[in-house]
Amino acid sequence: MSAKKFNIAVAGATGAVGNQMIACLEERNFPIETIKLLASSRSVGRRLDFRGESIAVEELTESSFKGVDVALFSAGGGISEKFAPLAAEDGCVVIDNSSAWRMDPEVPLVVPEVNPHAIAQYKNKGIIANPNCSTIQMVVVLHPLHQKYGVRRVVVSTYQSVSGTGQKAIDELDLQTRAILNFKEYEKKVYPHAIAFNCLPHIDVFLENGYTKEEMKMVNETLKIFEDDTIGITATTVRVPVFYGHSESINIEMKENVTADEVRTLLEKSPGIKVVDDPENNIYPMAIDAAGQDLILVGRIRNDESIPNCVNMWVVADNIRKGAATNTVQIAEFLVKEYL
Ligand code: NAP
Ligand code: 3JN
Repeated sequence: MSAKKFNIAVAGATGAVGNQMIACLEERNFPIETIKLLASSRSVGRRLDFRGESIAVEELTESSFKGVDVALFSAGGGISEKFAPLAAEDGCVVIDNSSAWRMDPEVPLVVPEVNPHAIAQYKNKGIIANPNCSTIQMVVVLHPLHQKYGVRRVVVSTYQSVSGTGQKAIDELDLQTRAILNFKEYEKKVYPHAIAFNCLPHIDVFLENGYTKEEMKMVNETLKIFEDDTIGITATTVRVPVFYGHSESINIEMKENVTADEVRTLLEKSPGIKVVDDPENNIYPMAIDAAGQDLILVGRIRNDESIPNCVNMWVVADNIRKGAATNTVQIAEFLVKEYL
């Protein structure tokens, strides 16, 4: 990291992702000269801690980004659509967590373990996009396999925690669980059905092709990140009654000869991954272990015995950290080190 320090803004600072971004900047000792914490007018008057200082939250406005070098956005797609170009006009580089800019051909979509070279394209629009959490944890694992064996087809099913929907959903799972255990009535405000003691095969809106938008984000973002639209990908995304940590069952068919043991050996030395795979001793990745740390846990690696060169695995990560805030801060670290 260079000795230079930067003026940083966090847009959506009071949210689940924004809060974690602030924590990551602090934990990773990001070189900060000044930090601006931005949210809606509702949050004006609130204060948030950063490096032992209490900082007043400011309202995000058109002039918020003057003098800011890098802004981390997680205030929703509408805010990103409107304010990212305005921030870029003021010379600020935006790293955006929403889906607003991810599929724009001029905007790089970056996971630092996979395609850090794409960060150079920030110069096109002054915007870098952070992928969807479910995409991030999958592509970090697919990348070394694609480089060595060539990935032909991926079949993925997700088991996504409620924190992916934000604080209101965390509260809803908590309240519904308590109510049901006490034989009381419960409210459904965030999801169309109860999430407590249930699984919903429904994340984001349904599209004309029968898939949900979350499922198509996983497909389209993966192809963009790998710059390879020959990989076949099909996804089913499911919300489960877990607070933190997304799990994924992934079936990966490769072009070259490969076994589960070779896959395990390769993933053990790949960046960002921890292989947790000793089923005989009941050791495998679990959401409760993935939460609160940044590695992507991979286990249950085994040959798919129904076709050649194909493996199954179970992949778990903290969706708010590596799936959102940490990945964004890692991009910012590359950006300032290499380009600013
Ligand atoms: P959240 O907990 O509901 O937080 C939303 C944040 O946006 C709050 O800070 C809120 O400020 C702010 N905000 C809302 N409306 C605003 C406005 N008009 N002007 C300025 N700020 C405004 O949601 P979250 O879970 O943190 O998610 C936030 C966004 O991050 C999502 O919409 C999504 O685009 C993205 N995200 C990405 C991933 C990923 O997979 N990479 C995962 C989760 C979320 P107030 O507190 O003042 O309302
Ligand atoms: O549901 C999850 O587990 C991840 C949610 C991500 C999300 C939530 C609201 C809006 C996104 C996203 O990052 O794709 C968006 C968005 O489309 O910006």
